Formats: sequence, structure tokens, C-alpha cells
Amino acid sequence: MGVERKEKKGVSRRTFLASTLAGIAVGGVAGFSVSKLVSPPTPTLPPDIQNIIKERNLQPQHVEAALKTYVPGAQPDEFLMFSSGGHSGQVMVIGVPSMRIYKVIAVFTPEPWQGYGYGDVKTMELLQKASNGMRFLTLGDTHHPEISRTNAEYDGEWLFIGDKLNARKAAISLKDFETKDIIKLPNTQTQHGGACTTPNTEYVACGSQFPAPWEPGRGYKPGKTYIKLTEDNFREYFRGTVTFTRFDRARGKFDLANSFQIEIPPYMQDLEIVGWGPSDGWTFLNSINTELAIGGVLEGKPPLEIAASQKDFDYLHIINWKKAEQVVRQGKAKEINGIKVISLETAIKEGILFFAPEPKSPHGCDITPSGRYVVIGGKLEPLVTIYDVEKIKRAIADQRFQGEDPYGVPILRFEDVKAAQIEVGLGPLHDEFDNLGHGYVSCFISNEVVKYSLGPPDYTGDKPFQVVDRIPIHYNVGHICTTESNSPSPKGRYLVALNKWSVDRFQPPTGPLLPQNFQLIDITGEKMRILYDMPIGLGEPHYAKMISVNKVKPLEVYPVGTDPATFQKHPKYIEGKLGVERKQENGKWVSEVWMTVVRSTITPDIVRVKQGDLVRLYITNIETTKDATHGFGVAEYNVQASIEPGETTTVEFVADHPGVFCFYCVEFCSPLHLEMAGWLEVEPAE
Ligand code: RUQ
Ligand code: CUA
Repeated sequence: MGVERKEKKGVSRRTFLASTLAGIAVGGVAGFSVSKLVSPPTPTLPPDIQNIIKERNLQPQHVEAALKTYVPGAQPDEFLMFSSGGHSGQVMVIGVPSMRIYKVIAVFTPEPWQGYGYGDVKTMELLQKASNGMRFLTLGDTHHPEISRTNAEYDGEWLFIGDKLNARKAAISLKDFETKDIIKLPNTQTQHGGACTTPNTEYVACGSQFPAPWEPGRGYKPGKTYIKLTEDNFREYFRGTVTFTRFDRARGKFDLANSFQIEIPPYMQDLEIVGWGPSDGWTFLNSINTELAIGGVLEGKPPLEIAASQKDFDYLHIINWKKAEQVVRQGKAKEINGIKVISLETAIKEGILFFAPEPKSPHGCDITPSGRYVVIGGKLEPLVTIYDVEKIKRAIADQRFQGEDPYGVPILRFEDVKAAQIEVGLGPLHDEFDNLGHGYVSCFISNEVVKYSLGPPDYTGDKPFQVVDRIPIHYNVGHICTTESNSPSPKGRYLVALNKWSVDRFQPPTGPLLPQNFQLIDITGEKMRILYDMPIGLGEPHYAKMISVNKVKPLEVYPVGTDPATFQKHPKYIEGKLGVERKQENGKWVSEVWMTVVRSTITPDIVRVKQGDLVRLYITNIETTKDATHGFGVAEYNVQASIEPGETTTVEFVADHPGVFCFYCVEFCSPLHLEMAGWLEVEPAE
């Protein structure tokens, strides 16, 4: 096809394929007259391959794309992409360029295969802890994943993800790809700004999305705080937050006691990013609805969507988090609902919070590799706006402000802090970067990804801040993801467009609820090229982060007796110990059972308890072989644990119904897997 032929610029494999296969595509029907069309003579593809191409009516770009994405079994992918699952509440692990899903990590939602939330105590405790009093939450809306950093570079040790719907954050260890902690952010109802980490993962930061009602001096408590929803009350008593949650890497836990929060005005804060290099010590969040609208269509008000889009400018929030940390150390924060809160007043007085105008109901907030530029998408304006962090710092130091917002937050002058605005396309949302000084922006409305040049030091050519390429996307692209973007060292090569609609891309269609579409795009050449359409039929992803595979070094098996909650020896693991011990705990009967699983035996295979007992099983998978996972499901009790090689896990349930119930290994582990079973006898209470 013409496209391939026009831009052959000495890329040997591509040129070879393009010219060879163009010959096939053009002359293919009449026979494989490749050599006639191409000079100098190039090797001809074997006839059986030519037949496949002909039968499937493949164009040269299809064949090239197939070759570029094919990764044979047992060979590594180049990158791992961690994608949010949206309101599936989970995280997906995807190989790039193969676009294979390797795993779906259970995070905010019970997941039976991993035994997450079905009696396995460590998982039950996580979901319970994350529920925060009001009810047992089994729903989450994951948006923004983040990878732990060392000197701002992704180090592949931890993954963080936020739950927009309930303002929670989770930490997942990339040693075993399991969720280790979940925290509900105090004083916050919903979040959207993160997770994003400080350069050495001291904190995982995150801004709220929709402001929550705050009782003066007492913050917001789920199910407890009620303030009548009126426009006046909204201005007066609703607040947003930015939370810096301390992360204790050694323990793999968030540490609320050493965390802090900043109260911010009740705009709708959107995406957030923490800086490095010249922007080290700063965090940036954009916002919408600085109109402070609350909707009320049936009460004679314009709908929220209209009322929140009146102004030409909203506010980029600029926060000096290092100063905030100092202010907390100086005792100027007040503890509210378990976290130290810097009041809005203090944040203004201490020079922690500033605004810069940003057009217009923007979205996306990203930092270029040098750390020098903050880039936001105009959403309702066809522009990306690029702020120069050096200019921001200078303007703040010089106290050059155009005024303040109704809450007294100083507003910088747009012209003082802007580096450039680039007209890109309609509905620009999110920006990512490559290793050659380019930015890429998703344009939701015009259905394209647009590539542009940055300025120095990211880009040192003679055409800074200009559009250099664009590619149509199918369809409604939200986030995009390039390799190790939003860090100092993007790797280039690939961009994945996370598309909200697939419409006609997957045939046959699968009913009115269609999968999302991830499009893999090759960004190595001058022109971006689509390589692959990947249906995502298990959730609605938002953002993803992609890192080189060699940065992630998971365990193969646990040392026998390991509790994955801590990576330490499980406190109840005793080598060789087996059987039931019945005892009283706080006036209640508990049957503790020491068990092992190994191909193809569950020991003991008969477990006798009494009705009403709390049954507590300590099950150890004594396998030392990679991949020798066993499951443990109890019939009609809704109990299921996945026990990886070496793991000791605690499973708890109340034996509330008498009878004899089968339990068995639910993983097909061996030829005698069907025999890997036993009985739970629950003797009736008289
Ligand atoms: S966003 S709506 Cu990342 Cu574009 Cu959540
Ligand atoms: Cu173990 Cu099946």
C-alpha cells in the first residue's frame, strides 16, 4: 500500500516487508509476482506464507503488524503494562507488544480464582479494613496506577492504584503481584488525582475529585457528615483534599500517622502528578467546576455539565509539598479523623498552595521527562497548555499574582507561567512522552493521537512546540500510555491508546455492551502506525503504566511456610504439624486446623468440627515447584483459597450449618487432582 512505500527511510526490515508484501497485495490475486514488482531482487516469502496472506486478504501493514506484535511462547515481552480495570475494581497486567493479559490482580473486589475475599483471612482483612465502617465495600473504580520510584525512576517494586468511587488507595507488591494494603482516605469521599508517588516513594499522593461536606473542624466522615446541599453550603462547607499518604516500603503498608492532608477549595480537582528534577518538591493538579455549580435541573437550575463549563479558565493547583511536610513537622496541622490536616487558611498563609489559570475545564496533568514542563489537555479547548516550572517558581518567588480566588488562594498570571500552547485537535485529554522530546496527546472528540515536539531541554531541535504527526484512533480515546512516561526516562517504542468505544473493531460483535479497545501503536518511525486492536472484555480501564519487563523481578515460589501478607514465616506454620485443636477464645469455640496441600493430597482429608465453631485453617502448600498452586474450596460454604507454592494461608469461616461438606483442590494440579479432596464434618449442636 502507498502509505508504506512513501515513507521508506532506510528501515531495512520494514522496507523489505513493505515492498515485498506490497507486491503480494497488488499482484497477489493473479499469483505471486513479487519479483516482477521489486528491484533489486529481494527474497520471496515461502509459498505457504504467501497463501496465508492471500487467503486472509492481508495487506502489507497487517503482516508487518503481526510480525511486530508476535511474541513466541517462553520468549519475553518487552514491556509490562499495568492497567486499571475501572469499575471492575481490579488491575490488569498486560504484555507489550504481544498484548496478552497475563493476570488480573484482585484489589478492591472479591476475586475467586485468587481466593480474594472468600475466607482467606489476609484478603478478608484487607477488604474489611478498606470498608471504613459504613458498610462492607466490594466495589471499587480503579483509575490511575502508579509504580514505585527511586530517584523518580520506576523501580518495579510496588504498584499503587486509586479507587475513585470510595477514595481509597491500594498497594500491590510486584514481588508476588498481590495486594498488600488498602487505605481509605480520611475526610475524602471520592478521589481522582492518583495514585502518584514522590520521587523516592516516601508518599503516595492523591487529590479528591468531588468535594465532600466538611463539618467545621471535624472534616468528613462517611455516613456521619450531613450538611444540606445548597449552593451556599457547598461553597462554605464542602471541601476537597490532597492527601500525602506515607508508604512504609519495608512493611508494605500505608502509614496514616505519618501522613498529611491539605484542605483545598470545593472545586472538582482532577488529575495530579508529583514532580522531579526542577519540579521536585511540587505537585500539580488541575481542576474543573471552579464555577462551584451543583446542578439541580429539576429545581430550575442548569444541569451541572453546563453550569460547570461557563468559565474560560479553571485553576491549575500548584502545591509545595515539601513545605507542607515542614509545616506539619512544625505542628501547624490539626488532626482530623486520624490524619494531620493543613487547613486551607494555613496552606495559603504558609505559601503551600497557588493557582495558575488553565483553559478550559481541562483534563490530564503530566510532567515531561526533564521535569521542566507541566502539560494539561484543554478538553473543551483544542489546545495543550504547557507550563514552565522554572517560570512558576520564579513568579512565586517574586510574588507576582493577578489576584486571588474567593478562598484567598493567590493566582499567578497565565502569561508569566505559560511556556507554550499547541493547537492539537478536539477534546485533548492526556499527554505522554517519548525519549526523543515528543509529547503525545489523546484527542477524545477528533478521535486521534497527536504527536508534538516539546521545548528544551526535552527537545533541542529547531521546531519546538509544534505538531509533528497525528493518527486516527478507534474510538474515543481516553488515556494513552507510553513506555515509562511521566518519569525522567521514557523508553519510546510503543504507545497504547486506551479507547472507550470499540464500535465496529471487533467482529463478531458481542451484544450491546461492547469491550473497550486498546490500540497498540508503533512510535518508532516518523509516522505512528497501529499494530494491534485488543478487546478488553473485563472492565473499563482508565490509565495504565508501562515499564520494561526486566525491572520487575517477582518470586518464583515462596520459601515453605511464608505468609504472603508479610513475606515472613507464617506465625502458625510449624513444620510437620497436622490436625485439629479445639479451644475456647473469648468464650467462643474455635477449631484450629493445621493442614498441608501437595500433589495430590490434602492432609487431613477429614476435618471434624462442631456446629457454631469458628473454623480456622492454617493451610500450607509444601510444594517447592514453580507453578504448583493448589486451591481449597469448601462446598456450599462460599470458601475458596488459592495457595501458591510455599505459602501458608489462614482460612476462616463459621461452621454454622451441620452436615458433611466436601472440600477439594480447585486447581487442576496433577493427574490425581480429582482425588485431591476430603470432607468437612460439621456435627450438629444438640
Ligand atoms: S481520567 S475519568 Cu484518568 Cu481521563 Cu479518570
Ligand atoms: Cu491440587 Cu488439584
